[in-house]
Amino acid sequence: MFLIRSANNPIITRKDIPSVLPHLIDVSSVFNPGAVKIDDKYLLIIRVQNRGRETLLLKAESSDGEHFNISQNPIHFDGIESVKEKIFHIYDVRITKLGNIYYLVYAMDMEFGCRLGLASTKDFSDYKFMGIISNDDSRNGVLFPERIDGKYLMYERPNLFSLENGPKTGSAIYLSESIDLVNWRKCGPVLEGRFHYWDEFIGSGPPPIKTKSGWLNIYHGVATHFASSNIYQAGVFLSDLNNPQKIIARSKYNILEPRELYELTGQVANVVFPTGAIVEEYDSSGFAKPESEIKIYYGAADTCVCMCTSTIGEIISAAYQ
Ligand code: BMA
Repeated sequence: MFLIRSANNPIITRKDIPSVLPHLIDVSSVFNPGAVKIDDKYLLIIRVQNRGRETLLLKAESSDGEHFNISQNPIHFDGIESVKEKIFHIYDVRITKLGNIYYLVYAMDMEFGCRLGLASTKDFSDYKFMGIISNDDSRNGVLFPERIDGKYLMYERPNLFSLENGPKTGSAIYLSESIDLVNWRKCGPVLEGRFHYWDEFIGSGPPPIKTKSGWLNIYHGVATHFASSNIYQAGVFLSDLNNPQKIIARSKYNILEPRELYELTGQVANVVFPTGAIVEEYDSSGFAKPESEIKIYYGAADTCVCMCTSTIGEIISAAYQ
């Protein structure tokens, strides 16, 4: 297989989370990380669940992408107090750099359902809450790393269905656009789930990666037609560089599925859930090089953080298989 799991998997487990009163004592799980590389440093924002089933976000840093030092201080978004409704959980961060600023898009579980939230940071020390950016129930928001025709773009996945024994989900990824990053308008559907196959319900994984073959998108698909289990896998699609609502190619097969024990069993069994990707080499025009390594970070069984590697070229060719 062209995706190679790290020999150090799972690269972060609950045992790596520092014990800090009052929230971080003997936590239950850590998963679904956002990822970015800044100069030579790999940085993850990890989702930690404590034994009160509260969710905390922590920063993790590494010089090799596999061994991480984890911060002791849960992230706080300055200005989030302005939201009057109760926020239960903030989770599944996706990180995109636009200009000199890093943007974090995440899911917010609230009284009236799930919304997408946006925060910005320049240094991963201070974070500014920018607002709720989905008009309705939505998850898996990924911001594009550049504007197209002067507009900010995002893929998001409206939550329109409820899985049996599972969370609300959806079977279509939509393109949305904005001129100010805070107010968004849906342009229309991009990718639909394929019922009876591996990707019945779908959602974006890491933010889109710019390649000469199009926007490279890793997404998750859920197969629900098995007794008592929803199987979360990962696949790939390419979309048009100038019009990301247009699909160029889509993998018929998943590129990653639960096979190792740490993916097959845990808090939620049979889950690989990619949320971060690091491209090691871009050309001078900002395209990911086909021969570049890509590190894909994913949550396994909603219990631990894992990583696998491939090349950009291999992932692109998977979209045509
Ligand atoms: C999805 C989200 C993810 C989670 C996955 C598997 O719907 O809730 O955060 O990892 O289910 O439980």
